[in-house]
Amino acid sequence: MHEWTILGAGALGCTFAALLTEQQQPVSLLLSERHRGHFHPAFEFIALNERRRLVNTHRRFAEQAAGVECLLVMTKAYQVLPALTGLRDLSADTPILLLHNGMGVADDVARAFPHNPLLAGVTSHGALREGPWQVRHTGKGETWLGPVNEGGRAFAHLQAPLARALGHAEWSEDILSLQHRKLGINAVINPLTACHRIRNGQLHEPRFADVLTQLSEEVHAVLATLGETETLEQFRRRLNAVIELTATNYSSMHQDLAHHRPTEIDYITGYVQKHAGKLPVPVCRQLYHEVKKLGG
Ligand code: KPL
Repeated sequence: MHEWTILGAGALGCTFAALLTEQQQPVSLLLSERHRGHFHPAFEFIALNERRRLVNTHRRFAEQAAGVECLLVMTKAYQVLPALTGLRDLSADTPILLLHNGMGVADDVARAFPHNPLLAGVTSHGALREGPWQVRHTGKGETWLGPVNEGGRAFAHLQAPLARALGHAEWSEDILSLQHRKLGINAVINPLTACHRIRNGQLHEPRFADVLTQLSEEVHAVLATLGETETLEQFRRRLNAVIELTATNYSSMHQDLAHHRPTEIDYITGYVQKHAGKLPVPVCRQLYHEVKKLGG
């Protein structure tokens, strides 16, 4: 069995590591320089059923990239390229699976690693960091993966071990469409919850009805120009279902702002604006500036 190497030891990266090791699948965490010398040998994982266990994974640093067999990239979107370009010894055979939030990074990675099999994935698992070495799995979701370049097409077999560990994983030849669909949801929920400092479920309060409608229309219209066939009604139904399902969660953008971290606004709302062409997207634009003003 190959070893998974996870780049990005955030809440979701650690959750994947915990779920994979639970199935006895070999996992290593590829850590950044700032973790050298003070990354705990184990982290505590709190499962959905509140069961706690210590997760021990093998650790790697950039100079050990030559031995990486399969790389799962779970950093923030803005960290993907700097983190990957630090892996000078990564073999050109190693498949790279991009699992970060937002879009607009894959083309840069394809240019920087023209020979590596490249794949992208979307996941709706939820996770939260509760303490420095403590991660909580907050929601079981679906995971999809698919090819970004020709080389990536040969890696559909990665789906089966991921499905065993995560409860669900499927292969899609049209992963771009699934990325667009997730981006659409993030482009509505994330900046609104971050700017108003609210939980996802509060978006269903009457005071947000108008802005939710307008923003949904803007985002849906842009996704339609990118080839998405979902109707506005279907988009809104899917959006409302995610808001309900994650009602008590704080969105990742809300958490980033609250912890004074950069946000992924450039890869979510920025991506929508960039592809809007002549379509008016005033709410997107306003939220983009608002998030930037708040430090994101
Ligand atoms: O993916 C998310 C995020 O916070 O980034 C959602 C679906 C909005 C859940 O919080």
